[in-house]
Amino acid sequence: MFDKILIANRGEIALRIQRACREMGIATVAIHSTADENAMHVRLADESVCIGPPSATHSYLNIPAILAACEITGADAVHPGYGFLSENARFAEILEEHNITLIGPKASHIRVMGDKIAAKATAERLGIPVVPGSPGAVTNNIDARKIAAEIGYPVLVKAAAGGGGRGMKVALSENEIDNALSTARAEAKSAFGDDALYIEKYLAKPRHIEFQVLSDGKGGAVHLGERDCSLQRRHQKVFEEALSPALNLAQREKIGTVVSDAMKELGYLGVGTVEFLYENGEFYFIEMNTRLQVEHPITEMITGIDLVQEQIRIAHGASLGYGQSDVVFAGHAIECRINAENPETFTPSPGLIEAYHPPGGLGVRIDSGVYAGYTIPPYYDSLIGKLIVFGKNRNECLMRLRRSLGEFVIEGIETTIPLFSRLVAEPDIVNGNYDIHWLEDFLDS
Ligand code: MV4
Repeated sequence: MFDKILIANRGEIALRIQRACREMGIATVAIHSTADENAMHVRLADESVCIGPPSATHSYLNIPAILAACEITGADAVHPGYGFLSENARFAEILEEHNITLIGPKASHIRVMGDKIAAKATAERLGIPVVPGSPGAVTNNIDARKIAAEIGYPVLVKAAAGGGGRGMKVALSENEIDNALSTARAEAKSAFGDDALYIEKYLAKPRHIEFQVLSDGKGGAVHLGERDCSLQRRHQKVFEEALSPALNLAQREKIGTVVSDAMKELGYLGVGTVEFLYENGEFYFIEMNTRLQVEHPITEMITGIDLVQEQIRIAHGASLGYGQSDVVFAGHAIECRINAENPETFTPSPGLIEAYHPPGGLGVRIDSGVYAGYTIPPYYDSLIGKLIVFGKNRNECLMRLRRSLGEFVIEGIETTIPLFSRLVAEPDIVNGNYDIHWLEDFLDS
């Protein structure tokens, strides 16, 4: 096994990875910016290295500084967490060139899934159902018009380099297609420096359902069920649950098998998430994430599988060692993302945490790096913790979530906790009756 892992991240996910390492007897190295000197991930690590100033570009994204930290500490592997360098194929290659193991997939798989056109073509080749659309990039408006007419309006113009909703434009009819193409192209060019576009049938009211996969790169692969992440605001997930209240066992087994077979065929290594839009009983692949995700704990709660320990084992060359029939889903889990933001305007609210008292008790998990007296720096994203609640069924989970939200005390800054208290009182949430537009409609009304 690895002796020492460098964790190239900060905040709650850095702590989450440290916990996995400690249980496995692996030493940890924290890296941090000057703004994170007092962060919990630095205090709890076995060693720490300051790698730069507050700006992420010069610290958590600074590849030469991270390599130097590996050299200085003798770390034999790097865990990138999520965000930052986690889906940077070049970083994966550079680590390999330096004989440092990336705890993550092969660089080639990171690269192919980063290009949404290539990802979709790969998914289709592997037998995963995709959204009807252009066979590849659309290079001119005449072809685009022809393809859009074939698929039927409304259509969605998307950026190959996209994800997170940027460079995406709906065309409701042929009158709107030229405009959608030029707006999307300009946005893609300026946001990603890559103006390649593709076209899909626009799905009006889907749910966002993503399957967690675990694959050892040598023929062993399982799916760990799905997460329903439909409740989003501006392409940021807010509330996630596993399993989805919209699926039954037969649907899960059918698409889950397609996905795990595809990962075997691909020779995929590590954890991955295959994202679908789900509408009228049909699944449509949209993207694959080649990293550990923020919402991974809800999958851990219903399967009992430690996803980070599995990542580490697989990166070290172990076989999965179990099959699909060994994966048992039990109960229900919900995650609420606690952001340091105003719960109505979503304006960031960094600053001093004057009081902090998290909920506890059976079935309640908090993944967070904050503490009373900690000052949240203004330089990074506003996620300060995750409240993850487990119950033997969805109803028990919701009851426990209400109780937990009522106990949670964070003073000195604003948080999204009051939003969740409103959500768990909504009949549509209680009934699992929501799609990807529900939350923004609720916030508008
Ligand atoms: C779509 C779609 C409807 N039809 N594709 C948004 C971000 C990107 N990851 C995929 N997205 C969408 N793709 C087709 N063909 C609607 C969205 C979408 C969305 C998807 C998941 C969760 C929230 C969303 C909010 C708005 C739009």
